[in-house]
Amino acid sequence: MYAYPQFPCRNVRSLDGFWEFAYLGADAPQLEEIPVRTIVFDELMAVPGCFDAAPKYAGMRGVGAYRCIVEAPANAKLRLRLGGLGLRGRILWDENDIARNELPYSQQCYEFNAGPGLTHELLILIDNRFHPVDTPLFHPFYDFYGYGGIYRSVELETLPEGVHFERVRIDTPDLSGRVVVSGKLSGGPAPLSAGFDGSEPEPVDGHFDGETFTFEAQLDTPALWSPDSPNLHTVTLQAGNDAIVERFGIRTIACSRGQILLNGRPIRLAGYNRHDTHPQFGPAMNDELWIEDLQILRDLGCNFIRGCHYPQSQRFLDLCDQLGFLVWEESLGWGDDANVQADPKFRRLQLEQTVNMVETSINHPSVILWGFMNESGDDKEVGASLLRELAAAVRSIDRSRPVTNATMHIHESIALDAFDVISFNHYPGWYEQGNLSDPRPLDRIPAALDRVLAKLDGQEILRDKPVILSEIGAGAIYGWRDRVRGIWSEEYQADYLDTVCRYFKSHDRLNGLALWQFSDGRTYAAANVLGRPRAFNNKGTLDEYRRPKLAYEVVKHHFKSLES
Ligand code: ADA
Repeated sequence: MYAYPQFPCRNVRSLDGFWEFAYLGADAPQLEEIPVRTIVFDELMAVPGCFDAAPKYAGMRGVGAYRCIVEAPANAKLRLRLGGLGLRGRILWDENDIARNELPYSQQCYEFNAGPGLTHELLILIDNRFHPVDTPLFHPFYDFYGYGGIYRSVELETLPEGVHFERVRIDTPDLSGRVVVSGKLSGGPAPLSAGFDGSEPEPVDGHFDGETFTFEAQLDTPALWSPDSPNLHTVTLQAGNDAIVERFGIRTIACSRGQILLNGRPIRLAGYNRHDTHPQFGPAMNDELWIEDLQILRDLGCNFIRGCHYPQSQRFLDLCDQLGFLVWEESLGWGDDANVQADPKFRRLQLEQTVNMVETSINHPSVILWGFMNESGDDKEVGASLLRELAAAVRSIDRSRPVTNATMHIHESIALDAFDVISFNHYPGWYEQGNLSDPRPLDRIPAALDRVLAKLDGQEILRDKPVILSEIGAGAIYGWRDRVRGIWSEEYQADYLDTVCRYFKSHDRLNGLALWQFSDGRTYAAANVLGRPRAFNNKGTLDEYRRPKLAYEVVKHHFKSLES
């Protein structure tokens, strides 16, 4: 029912549903200073949901208060799992502050005591006002809409008396079925039992260092995970009155001599950049929408999704594990240049959210690449140093997956050496319509890509690194057909993506291609008024309702031919 990990011995309740709601307006005080006792809740809102996606508050920026009445035994130890919110939140239990949430889209867990009584109030104040100091990770210049709401599911767990598990990590260093299990047992040490793939847990010889433990096991019949055979395993751990079930896959991902190796064999990644967004619900997606999107991506012949530009929902990644998609997960960032990157709070939160993402998603076999800071100021030392810090932080937790970063400065970046995979975003023949006498400058695509590959091959330190073309695309207004096949028509986009896919197919040096983008998505037109008709980014191969444009069949034809 819930995203992994699961806790079979705990009372776990989904708090998704209708919550009481009050809009406190654009002039509400700072989140921290809002007196909560006087709030009058006069309507209902869905959770997950965004108040500014609802017609009544469309386009508004202010504070929304969400309230839910929950029963929980007096003085019980509780754990709240919040799948993600934005732009920032203040969380209260019976009018006591539990936490501030400054990491949009990130899953966060909070432990606290229920206090006296049986009936309690959970209150989440959401602020969607942009502010350079208060919301340093989400800026209004980002090319996707910053919604206000509880983006993802909320769950409340009653923790058992005595010891309880925190997140458990599963490492499968090779393909032999050897499994290294490590984690934290709060209140431990305590005797541990473990069972794989549903078998009855048996005592294991866990090595404890304080509350953290580790042990190794050997699976008798290891089934490997791959896009063609996405086999999954589970481990159930028990200690005291608690149990946790984690799901994992056995697969390796590595870079060697300019190739990406999955289970030791070269693989080419073909797919899309995908925003977790819907025109009616913003980022508050649900199982039906996720399954539809993945069905469409499968139909297009994709094996790869770049989860742009923020941590993915755990529920969505569970689905990717099950369906065999390869995912690039990245933390939140978009075009933050050196000025933004110099801010100490921004740097601290970038590290925090990136570490949180890696720790949260560590057991998903679908996640094969870590990224951060899309299109940042990597041409300046202040930006490059942050990228290096982030890469080091990721590697200090996880050495089993390559690290990458999508640069828009492939010719000027001074940080490319910091990554295992070189990834670049490029829009020749779209933004670079320098030659205006040519209304269809498609020949600029191969020319520009040739220049990039020549640069990479000309530099010793880059020559052996795999390369992903992490964004490329052209806008098309759904339904705009044009015999001239000019800019903004579905025809131009189809011809554009045809040129890109042909180039990809004939250039093995490109190990991956993530087309920009899966579906149209809401953004702002302000800074780019002519480039964003309808205030949407219109480069989707599908429109925002997932209606296919002409390019759909073109891409499908090419990606399907790569499948065998
Ligand atoms: C950038 C950015 C994307 C999108 C794209 C575009 O490369 O990373 O989020 O804004 O450009 O459509 O221009």
